[in-house]
Order: sequence, then C-alpha cells, then structure tokens
Amino acid sequence: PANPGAAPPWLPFSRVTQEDLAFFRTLLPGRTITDPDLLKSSNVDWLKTVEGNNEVLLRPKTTEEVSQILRSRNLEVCPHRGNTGLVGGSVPVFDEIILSTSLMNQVITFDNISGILTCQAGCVLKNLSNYLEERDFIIPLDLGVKGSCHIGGNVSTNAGGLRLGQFWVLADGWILNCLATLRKDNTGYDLKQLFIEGTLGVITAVSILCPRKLKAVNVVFLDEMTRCSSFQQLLETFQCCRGMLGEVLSAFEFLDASCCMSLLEKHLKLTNPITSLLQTTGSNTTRDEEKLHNFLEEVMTSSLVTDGTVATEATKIKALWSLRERVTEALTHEGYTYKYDISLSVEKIYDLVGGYGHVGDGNLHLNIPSPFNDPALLAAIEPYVYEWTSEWKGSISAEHGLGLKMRNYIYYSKPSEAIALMGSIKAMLDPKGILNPYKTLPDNIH
Ligand code: FAD
Ligand code: 2HG
Ligand code: ZN
Repeated sequence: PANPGAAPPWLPFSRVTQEDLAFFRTLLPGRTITDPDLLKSSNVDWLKTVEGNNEVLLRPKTTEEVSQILRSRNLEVCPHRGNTGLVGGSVPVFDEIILSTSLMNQVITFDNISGILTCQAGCVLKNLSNYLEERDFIIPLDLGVKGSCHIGGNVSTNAGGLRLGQFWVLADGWILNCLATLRKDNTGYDLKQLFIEGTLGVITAVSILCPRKLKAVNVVFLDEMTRCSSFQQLLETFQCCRGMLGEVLSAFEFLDASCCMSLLEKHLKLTNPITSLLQTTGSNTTRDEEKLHNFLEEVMTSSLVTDGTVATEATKIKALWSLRERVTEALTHEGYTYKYDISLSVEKIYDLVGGYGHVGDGNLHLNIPSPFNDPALLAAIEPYVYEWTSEWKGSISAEHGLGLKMRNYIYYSKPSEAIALMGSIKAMLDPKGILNPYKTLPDNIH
C-alpha cells in the first residue's frame, strides 16, 4: 500500500522518546502497545490501501487519560477504534501515535423515559444496538459494518444521524463537556457538528436520542430494474412508495443488477434476487401490511415492478439486508477498487453512477474494480468524476468523509472561503496541528 502525497515539511512533530514511553507506561500500565506484531493491523486501513508506520498504540479507559496523553507533548495522534473508515482517516500516515478507544466501551446511563443513551466513545455499534433492543429501544443508525465500527467513529465521520451531544478532549488536553441530555437545547453554536474525523478533538463519550423499537418491521424486495426497465422507473417506484407508505418507510436501497448481483454470487456465493429493498417500520402490523399490499398492487399494476416479495420474519429480513450490506465486502475480492461516494439530486445520479446505495438519501456508491492499482485507469476516472459531480452541484463525499484520500478534492464541493474558514477553526482549536494530521483539510490549509 502506498500513501498518497509526500511528508508535508511544514509540520515538525516530535518523535516518541524513551521518556514519552515511560510516561505512557506509568499512565496506562499494560495499555501502551509497542509490539510490532500487535501494531500491524492498526497500521492498515480496512481497504488495505493506506499503511502507516506507527510504533505506539495507546488504550486509555477514561476521558482524563485521553486528556493527559494530549497534554503530554507535541506528539501527533490518530484517534481510531473500529478502523472501518473508507477514506484512510483512521490509520497513521507516518508515525502518529494511535489513540484507540477500544477500552472505552461502557454504557454510562440510559434513561428509558427520554430514550437518551450516554456511553463511552468506544462502544461497538452492534453492542449498543443489542443493549437497547433488550430495553425495547433502537439505536438510530445502522451500518453493514456494525459489528466492528464504534459509536465514536460513527459520530466523527458523521455517520451518526440523530445525536444529542458529545464529550471531547481538545488538542491541549482541555476537556469539554457538551453531553446534552435534553431533547431541546438551543443555546449558542452547535459545536458537536465540528468534531469531524478526529481533526479538532477526541470524542470520549456521546449522548444519543434513541427511538422506541417498533414491532411491525417489513422488508420488501422488488424486482424491477433487473431485466427490463430504467433508473427512471426506479425513481417512479420510489416516489410512489413515499406517497403511499409515508411515515412508515424507513429505508429504500438499491443494487445495480448487473454489477452487484454477479459480485455477490461470485465471491460470497449469495444468490441475490433483489434490485431494490425497502423497509417499513411502524407500530401497527395490520395497517402497515395493508399499506404495503396497496403499494405493491399499485406498482405492479402500473408495470413499474415485475415482482415484489414481503418478508416479515426476522431471519429472512436479516438475510435480505445482508445482500445489500455485503457488496462492499464482495468488492474486496476483486483486487483494487476505486471508490466514490457521491450525492446528487436523485434524477441525475444514475447518469454517472452504476452502483448501489441509498436512493432515499440521493447517495449512490460508484465502485470501479480493477485487478490492480492502475494509474492509467485512475487517470481515466479522475478528475472526471469530481468535475462532473461538481458541475451538477453534488457532493464528492456524501457519507464517508474526506480522510486522507479525499482531502485535496474538497474544492469540488466547497467554496474556497468555506475551506479557509475551516482552516481558521483548525488553527484555533489545534494550533500545533497534532490531531489527526494530513486528514480532512487540503494540504495548502495545514
Ligand atoms: P474509524 O475507521 O476507526 O475512524 C474513522 C474516522 O474517525 C478517522 O478519521 C478517525 O481518526 C476518527 N475517529 C475515530 N474515533 C474517534 C474518536 N473517538 N474521536 C475523534 N475521532 C475519531 N459509512 C456510512 O456513513 N454509511 C454506511 O452505510 C457505511 N457502511 C460501511 C460498510 C462497510 C463494509 C465499511 C467497511 C464501512 C462503511 N462505512 C459507512 C464507513 C464508515 O465511516 C465507518 O464504517 C464508521 O462510521 C467508522 O467507524 P469506526 O469506528 O470504524 O471509525
Ligand atoms: C454502503 O452503503 C457503505 O454499503 C459502503 O457506505 C459503500 O463500499 C462502498 O462504497
Ligand atoms: Zn453507504
């Protein structure tokens, strides 16, 4: 794996010394990892395309310990935990210290009247989901990689949806408690939105407003795009679906038949009957089923859809979702994949992207596999993809962030003035630039 870009000369960071190590070992006995074998997996990202050369991994358990680490010296840190990020944000680029929140995995409080959960940043998403389901609540976020990613990583990549507040440690060790436990609190700037990709602070805890678990869950898979129709037909189906299912529609996902199905079959031996998948979540089983039935009748009568199957049983629902969720995994078997995460107005999106993604959010994923990392292929794709997206006022990173790989493309989606302002905020909150350097902001801003 190769790291894009050379070492920026303008950040003279300290190297970890024997004194630093002695300090860390006293602060975190048994939790200061220097064994190269144990460090290997933390130095490589999920896609295995970015590799750092880190020599120290620290595993604090408390906010106070994180504060002491950051206060210690002019040492760069890369916060990470799940290491499932797709833009190279979670691994060191050079020898930054890895600050892992894996031992910060405790639920702090859960209020079953308000539905507000407060937990440490290193809780694995799936564990939180199980914890809440036992109490008849749900976590308002679901990712295919829920068994590995953690809530701190989710909120710092802004995958987090509804969130109430966070607890941060800033670059100089200053502890900032903005853990709101009120649904409504409109006092001043909404600072939590700033804490992106570990570049302004380390999130040590979060509070999240969790909805009640609703009993009536249905997943419907539709067969429409596969053999016949156009993306326009899918959009009409989506429109009809929104109109007829209204508030119970909780997801509408799409898989491009030609690419995704063959990938799933080839690499994961999964037979895939679906092209789009929608989920309803409501409180009244009979009413929701009736709505679904009416919707299916409508789209089949108007020939938008050739077939539709409703699944209500939990294991079947899980199996259907895993078809959608495992496309990313299937792609890793193809060799090297050029990944783009584009948001555009829904009518425009399929002009560029044949792929899979979240139709309901106007976000589809374009993945171009190649047997190897091929500069000629890359030159054919970029900057065309970015220019096209920019021309149609889309976003070049809908949900995965900018991290290391995308940082210099930020200009395609944000005006220079906005980027300069981001630079000022970075300089104010992290004047030494030690928090996840080389990530999110373009090179000319650091
Ligand atoms: P990491 O990868 O460890 O870190 C991600 C970034 O956050 C890094 O920049 C890191 O420095 C920073 N960070 C981590 N912890 C902290 C902290 N405590 N404080 C400050 N900064 C921190 N994303 C979506 O939005 N939607 C999806 O549907 C989705 N599906 C995915 C499916 C697969 C198979 C994979 C591999 C990834 C997917 N992603 C998706 C990408 C997504 O960003 C991550 O999966 C997840 O949100 C990152 O969590 P993590 O714990 O793995 O964070
Ligand atoms: C998804 O929607 C994830 O499955 C991953 O965001 C997308 O692999 C991708 O490009
Ligand atoms: Zn996605």
